[in-house]
Amino acid sequence: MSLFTSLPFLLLIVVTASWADTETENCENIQKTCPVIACGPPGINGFPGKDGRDGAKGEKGEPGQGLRGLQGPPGKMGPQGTPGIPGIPGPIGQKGDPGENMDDYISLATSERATLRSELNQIRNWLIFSLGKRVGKKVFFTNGKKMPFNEVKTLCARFQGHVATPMNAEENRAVKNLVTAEAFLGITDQETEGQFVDLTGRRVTYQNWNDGEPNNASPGEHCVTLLSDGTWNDIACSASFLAVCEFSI
Ligand SMILES: [Ca+2]
Ligand SMILES: [Ca+2]
Repeated sequence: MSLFTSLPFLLLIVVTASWADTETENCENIQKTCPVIACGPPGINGFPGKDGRDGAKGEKGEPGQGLRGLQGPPGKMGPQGTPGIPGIPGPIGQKGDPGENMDDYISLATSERATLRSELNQIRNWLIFSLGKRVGKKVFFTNGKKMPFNEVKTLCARFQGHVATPMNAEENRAVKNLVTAEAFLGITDQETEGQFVDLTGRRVTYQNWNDGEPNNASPGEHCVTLLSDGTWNDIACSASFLAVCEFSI
């Protein structure tokens, strides 16, 4: 037997001897304190003891790795919960732009109204200068067309005016200077023969009849026209003559 092959066996002998020496020393130490106990060689190991009591329950383990079933349908909606507590107010916003001053607005509106009124007056003056004749607070206009008396009344009313009705010599002259042909006036005796009134029913105080007029020639003449010389003639209302309207300014 070589030295290398017998080395494990030698080591076992040394360890066993060392363990025996240690046990012998322990027993001798005991004998020094209790001389009754006789020391002997160590006994062999006994049989395993009975099983101990069950230990405390362990913690829940991790979920298993098995297949999961299909997800079921959603359940019924539960009752509405109670409202939550109000949230915390947000931060204060930035200061807004200042609003328009009402006085400035009124001032601007007044200024614009004055401007419009001025422009309107200017336009009115242009119309009077080119197309009409003004006497006091009356302005006479003509469209240069001839038509029956009832159509003249309708035409003037459409433009918030009336058939020209001179109330004095100055107004009569203004109409005469406006027209270039015989024109209807807003005077009739349709209600009472020989009693001439304006279209509001008031009896006219100014009259300027031509010689021999009004003659109510057959079959009857109940309207009035202004002749080229400025005098008046009673005439049939169904005849057509120039339309002249008057407007208040
Ligand atoms: Ca008459
Ligand atoms: Ca006549």
